Amino acid sequence: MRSILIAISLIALAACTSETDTSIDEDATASDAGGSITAEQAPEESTSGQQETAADAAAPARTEETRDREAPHLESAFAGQTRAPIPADSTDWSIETVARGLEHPWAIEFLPDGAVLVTERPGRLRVVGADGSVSEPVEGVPAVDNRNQGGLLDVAIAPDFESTRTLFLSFSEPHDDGTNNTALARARLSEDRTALEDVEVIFSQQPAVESTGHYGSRIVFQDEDTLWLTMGDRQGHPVRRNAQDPTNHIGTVVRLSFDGSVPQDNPFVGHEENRPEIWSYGHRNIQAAARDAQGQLWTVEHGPRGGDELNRPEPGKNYGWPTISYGIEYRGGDVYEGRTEAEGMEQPVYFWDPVIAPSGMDFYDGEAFAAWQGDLFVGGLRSQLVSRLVIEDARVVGEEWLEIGSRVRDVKTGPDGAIYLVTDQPEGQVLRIVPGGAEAEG
Ligand SMILES: [Ca+2]
Repeated sequence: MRSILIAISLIALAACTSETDTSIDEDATASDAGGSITAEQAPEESTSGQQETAADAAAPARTEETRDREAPHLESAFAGQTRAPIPADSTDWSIETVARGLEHPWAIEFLPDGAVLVTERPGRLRVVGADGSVSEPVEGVPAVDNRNQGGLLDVAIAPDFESTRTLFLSFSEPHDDGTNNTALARARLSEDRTALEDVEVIFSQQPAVESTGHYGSRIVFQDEDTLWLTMGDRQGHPVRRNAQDPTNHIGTVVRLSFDGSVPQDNPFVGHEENRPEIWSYGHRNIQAAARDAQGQLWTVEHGPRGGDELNRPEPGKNYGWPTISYGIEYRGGDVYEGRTEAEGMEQPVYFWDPVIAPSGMDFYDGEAFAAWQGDLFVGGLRSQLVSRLVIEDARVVGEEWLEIGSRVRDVKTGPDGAIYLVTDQPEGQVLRIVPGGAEAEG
């Protein structure tokens, strides 16, 4: 008899090959956000729910990119900057369902006892037990603007959570005049996990704007008292032009102390006009971020069509958007001058053309998959896959697709060494990737 977790069936993978997976492009035009969608309104980030995770047993897919590029006229800056080969080493894996019935879950975070916190984009925080049970919403979550891409976004527990019960939430902060911005709140989770206490908004992106897109936003801890928060360009011309202007927070990564104050070694501290919170700028919409074993921050951002990119943001540097970028506008045509390189602007470590529509990511450091140690796993919404990137000397030397069959919204290594995912669906799930091929039915 198969082992069964709660309501949980062992779900094998659909081995969709790239040539049959037409849902990738169909999904890019769907949305349940209501109203019409303009080309600029992020088809890469539609809120449509894809249906059930595919469940036919099959060998793990080890696909490589064979689709045509969206912007073949834009040449990469160096060999291996896109379309890395499939890594020589891999391993068998399969998918289990851990929990169901979460509405557009956005982030997953492990508590010390193995239960997980899950945010739901409409504005709820829940505790999912190791047995798959889903709690009532935790009380005290800040009000959010949950239109379109907005809502309750990332959650991260502080390194000293076991003694302080401190956690951080990122969200779309609403204002009475209809504007909003990405914000970061700090709170304590009550002992019984039913409520947040001492909730305090410690950072609000400036300026607030009238937009319902491109909020970022991931929280990554650098050490015991500093964190990075990633943000977006707030979508569309002309607001996105602000990503090149570090006197505001549009299109930036900021670095903060846990009380929201500015670390005095931030790159623009003491500068007359630039915002002292900024770590790096020139970003489009960073929805994935993680720190590697050496302490370096890595980010993945939604680019234009054919320009999703992996970066290694360093202090004070400019990552180019929207002045330089790979890819083309979603409505067609070059992004401004169609430039990919400029003096003083950083190249991405890697880019995807066509896009994957990235979500969350994590460096793998678990014990369950020896072959995957140190590799970076990046979730994809539109692509419905997890991209495994093998990195050497700050370059991507291999990419393997783990095809999930659902829009993947966050990726996190669990204490058991499994890789946990949440799926962006009206009835979203917590899934986990575990060692071993799919077991035969019956
Ligand atoms: Ca860039």
